[in-house]
Order: sequence, then C-alpha cells, then structure tokens
Amino acid sequence: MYVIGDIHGQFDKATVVLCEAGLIDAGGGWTGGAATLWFMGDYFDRGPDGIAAIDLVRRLQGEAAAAGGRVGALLGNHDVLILAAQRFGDAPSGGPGGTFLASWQRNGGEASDLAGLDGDRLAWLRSLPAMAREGDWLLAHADATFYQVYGRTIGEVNRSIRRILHSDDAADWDLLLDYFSQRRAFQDAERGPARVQRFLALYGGRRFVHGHTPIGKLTGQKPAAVSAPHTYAGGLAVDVDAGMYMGGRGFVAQLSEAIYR
Ligand SMILES: [Mn+2]
Repeated sequence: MYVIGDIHGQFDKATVVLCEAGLIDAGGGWTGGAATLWFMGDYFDRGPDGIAAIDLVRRLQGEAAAAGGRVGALLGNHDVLILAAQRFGDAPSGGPGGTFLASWQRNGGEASDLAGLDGDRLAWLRSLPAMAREGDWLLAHADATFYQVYGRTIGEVNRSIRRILHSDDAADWDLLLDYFSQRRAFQDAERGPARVQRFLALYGGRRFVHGHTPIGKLTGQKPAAVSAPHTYAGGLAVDVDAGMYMGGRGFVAQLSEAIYR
C-alpha cells in the first residue's frame, strides 16, 4: 500500500513524488498497476491549486480501477472547511473568522478553489470517507480521537459524517470543524501508545496512519528535511504529512500491509 499525505494545493509537488514512486508517468497517467494508493485528505488551502489536486485524485481513481489497482481518498478538515464555505458563505460560524467563509479564508482558502467547485467535484468531496481500513492499517486524516463521537465502527463514522456533509445544519458543521481541528492525540510519550491501542481496538487494524499534523511539528525537523514517514507511539502510529505547504518536497510512503507481531 502506498500513502501520500496532505497536498494542500501543491499539485506540482504531488505529481513529482507520485512519479518518483512509479505510480504515475510524466503525463500523469496511472502506472501503479494493481497497487493501492491512499490520499490522506486536505487537498485544499494554503497552496495554489486544490482543484487540480482533486481532479488528479479522481482521474487516478478511474485509471487505477481499470488497471486492477485502487486509489482511495480520505476526507480532511480543510475539505470540510471549503465545503462549509461553499454551502454557508457569510452565515455565522463558531470558527475563527466568525462566518464559514471567513473561517475558511483564515485557514488559507484560495478563491480560485472555491470558484472551481462544480457539482461533480462537490458530490465527490461529500462522498469521501473519514476513515478506512487497509489490511492491518487503520487510516484517518487526523491524529485525533474525535471520530468516536460519530460512530463505533468505521462504517458508522463515515455514514454520520457524510450525513453532515449533505445537511444544512450549520451547528453540526461547526461542531465537526471544531473536532476536526484537534491533533497530537498520540504524541505524549507516556499516554500515546495506550491511546492508539484503544483507538485500534475500537476500529480494527494493528497500526494507525494519519496526516494532518506536519511531521516537523512532531519531531522538530525543518519541513525541507522531512523525506520519510514518522513512526511513533511505540511504533503504533505513523504520520505521513510531509508539510508540503510549509516547504517540504513531499513523499510517497510504502507501507507493508501485513505487519509482523
Ligand atoms: Mn488537516
């Protein structure tokens, strides 16, 4: 299984590392054959071209499926932020900007991304899963445990969040955005491993992979120096957010699906 972290509009960087990993060719076509690739969410904001990022993911989903492979895409908090800005605009929000639109802008929203959200792209974004399971891996965008508020199984969580993304209840959106800004739940050297273990016991899987928190913020590395996943919490958690928007060049992680005991 291959995994790529938060793109945040850095379409060019994403294509370079996907090409280096042998998953796409110079023309951007899927060359991964039967491989599985997951995008960890946060396609938008803080970078120039989120629309190109999701169009790449959507096209690769079709091309990979035709080749016997699979491309999965998780929902990130910035994807909810732009959906909320699109749906509610200047309506009041509990977020940092006071309205949904202003809160998205303060989180690095790009006007061209919002303008590019046509019906197909909106429908695709609203359908994204918040969590997934791939072999021994549990995948979610955020290093946070709020997912438990929305369900006790992966299916329940995804259905609950998808229902919100199709609803006009601004309070539900506000609450989701508030939860989704949580991070670093597993960083504590003492409590982290047990927290990941409880999270894994609930949803299944033997290790947890996430994006959302740039690796440099957990390790103190400069983003430009980050070139590989960060494994922590007693080996149970893996962060794959290279911090592309902060100057990281990005990377594609290859994770072994079967994990030794
Ligand atoms: Mn995020």
